[in-house]
Amino acid sequence: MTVEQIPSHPVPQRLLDASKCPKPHVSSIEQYKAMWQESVDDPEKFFGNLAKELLSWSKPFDTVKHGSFENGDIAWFMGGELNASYNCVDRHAMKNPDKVAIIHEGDEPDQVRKITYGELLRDVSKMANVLKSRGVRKGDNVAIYMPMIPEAIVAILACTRIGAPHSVVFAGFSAESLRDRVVDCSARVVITSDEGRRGGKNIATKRIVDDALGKGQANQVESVIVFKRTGTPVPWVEDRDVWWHDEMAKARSVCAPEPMNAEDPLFLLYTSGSTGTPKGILHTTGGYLLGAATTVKYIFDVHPNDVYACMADIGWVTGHSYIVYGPLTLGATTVLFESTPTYPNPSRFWDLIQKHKITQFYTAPTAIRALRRLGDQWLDGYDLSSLRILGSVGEPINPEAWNWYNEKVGKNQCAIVDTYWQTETGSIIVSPLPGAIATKAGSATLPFFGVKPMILDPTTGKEITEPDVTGVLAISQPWPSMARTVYNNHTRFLDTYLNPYPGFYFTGDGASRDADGYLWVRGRVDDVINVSGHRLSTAEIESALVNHETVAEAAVVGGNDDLTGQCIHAFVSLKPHVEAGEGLEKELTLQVRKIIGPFATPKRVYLISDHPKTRSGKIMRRILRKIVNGEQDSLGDISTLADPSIVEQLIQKVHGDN
Ligand code: 6R9
Repeated sequence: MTVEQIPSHPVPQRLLDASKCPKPHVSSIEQYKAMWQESVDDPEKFFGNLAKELLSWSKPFDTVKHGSFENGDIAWFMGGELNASYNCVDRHAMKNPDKVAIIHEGDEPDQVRKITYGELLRDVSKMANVLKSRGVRKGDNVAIYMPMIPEAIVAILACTRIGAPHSVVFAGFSAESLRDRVVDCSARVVITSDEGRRGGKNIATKRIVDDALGKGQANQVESVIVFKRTGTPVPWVEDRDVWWHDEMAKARSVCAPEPMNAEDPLFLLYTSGSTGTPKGILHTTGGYLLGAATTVKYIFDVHPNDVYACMADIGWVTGHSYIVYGPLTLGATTVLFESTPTYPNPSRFWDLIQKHKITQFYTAPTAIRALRRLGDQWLDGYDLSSLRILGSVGEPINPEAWNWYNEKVGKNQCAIVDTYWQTETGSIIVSPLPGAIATKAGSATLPFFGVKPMILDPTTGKEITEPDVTGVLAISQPWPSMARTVYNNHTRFLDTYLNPYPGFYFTGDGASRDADGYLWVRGRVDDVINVSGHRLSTAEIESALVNHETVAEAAVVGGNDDLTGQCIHAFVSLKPHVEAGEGLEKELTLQVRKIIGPFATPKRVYLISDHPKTRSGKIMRRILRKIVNGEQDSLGDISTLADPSIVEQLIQKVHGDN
């Protein structure tokens, strides 16, 4: 189906019926358009008002907006002071101490914990005092390597309470990846747990931390605070390791929140880019918090009695903005899910929705595709009528998955919000508003407030105005929640995002706009692969492979995959005189798992005699990409290759056996 043939779905009538649903915060396309226009024409007024409405400031800001893309000096709400943990916890605990802040659904369906705002305030304050007692001061970075348990949220908010930026590392990362991140941000404290639980299995979290810290470079770490999740005995480093519960028992439950400047760092989050080393994306306090809160209010249309659930992991940006900061800033009830969509069976999501009467449900296309494939019978008998809004994030959603989500899960009665954004954008930048914007399967539709997207010609940098022409997606003016820099490397920030197209923020994604002005994001135009919504750098995987003693050269490309969106294909040539022993492909696969983490497992490793190279020795990844995607008939001109005959060998290698 071409874009023009994809039908438009109007806003479901049920959402606009006051007898059935709370009135959406934006309830017509005209209202959206007027608000969007004001947000880009007069951002000072628009975001100045929102910042006063949605956030509590201990000192009011003097200016709303400062700086430009040209100068790379973006700042919002200068002069203002606020504290993120105060905004997420105290103010709600004072008004409504018994309201549930977090519903934790444990790995086993019968393990449910509910934590009120009052309890959260006590725990966050205690943990903040624990961090102080371990020597953490305002401005010190703290690393968090934890499973999906409420203590992870307590740890995050405790850091923000004392002004210590956190760096959460996804607990699926290997010891080596964790060490790189801990070293890069010079963290002296790491917060972790003895083990994690996921899908009925124990994960050796503390052991991975020990491996990460035990190898010299991460010697700066003075304290490891360990939460007891499973109780399995774990190795202990005297003078460095302390138990969470021992320290909490000693700590006072009162801790004044540190007033932070709006532009003080709130957190770092490492993400993969085109080159080998991950970048520590830095977000600041005021603008980020406003972006998270505003998008939860308008895109997830949160109302006081809602039970809001985002299935992401707190180790990724979606978990930061849409499990923790956005919903808690608004005083909502947020669900934290420790398990997987298929444990103990593929009804787990539907059981979760029915049990907690979830109103907003946010997941990734890869999960939707996997559940669709397992069959509709897993939905039978579940009452999903509490749902109003179904969100999707992480990668383009194909129309088949979108339609299934809409029909089988939403029963055609819910708004589907396909939300486009990135670690760097801090919060959603393109998405339907559920009560206002008609949807089309596969399009993230229209820009959010403050965001002015443009499609640019990749070579000339000129704006493309004709419909349905793919170019690169860029944003033409700053918005509050955008990243401010790459930690310790502002040049890299400028070179990656602001210098490629002067005057614009460059997303790294390709996109087109249809005749209705709807945006269709096509995927990355750089060397980033998106596997199940996880962003991976091909260069990072290549360097993991080249680290193996047998490997001379490696080239990694993304293949299309029905389930995971993209998958990893690795082409490896061996050093001279090295024999490809039995099981070497498997060993190389394990090498990537060990160095990066299991989520980066290559689907195929091909041992080849040489890569397709230009005469100057550059590997033509474009050719490899076409071959793995079955486009070997349209390779284009291969006569510029140093050895064109290599191509036939590669085709044989990839497709020969089928
Ligand atoms: C939030 C998040 C960002 C990259 C982004 C793009 C892809 C995310 C998408 C989408 C199409 C959507 N992406 N949402 N592509 N439609 N709704 O995923 O952040 O991990 O930094 O990844 O994910 O390619 O550039 P992050």
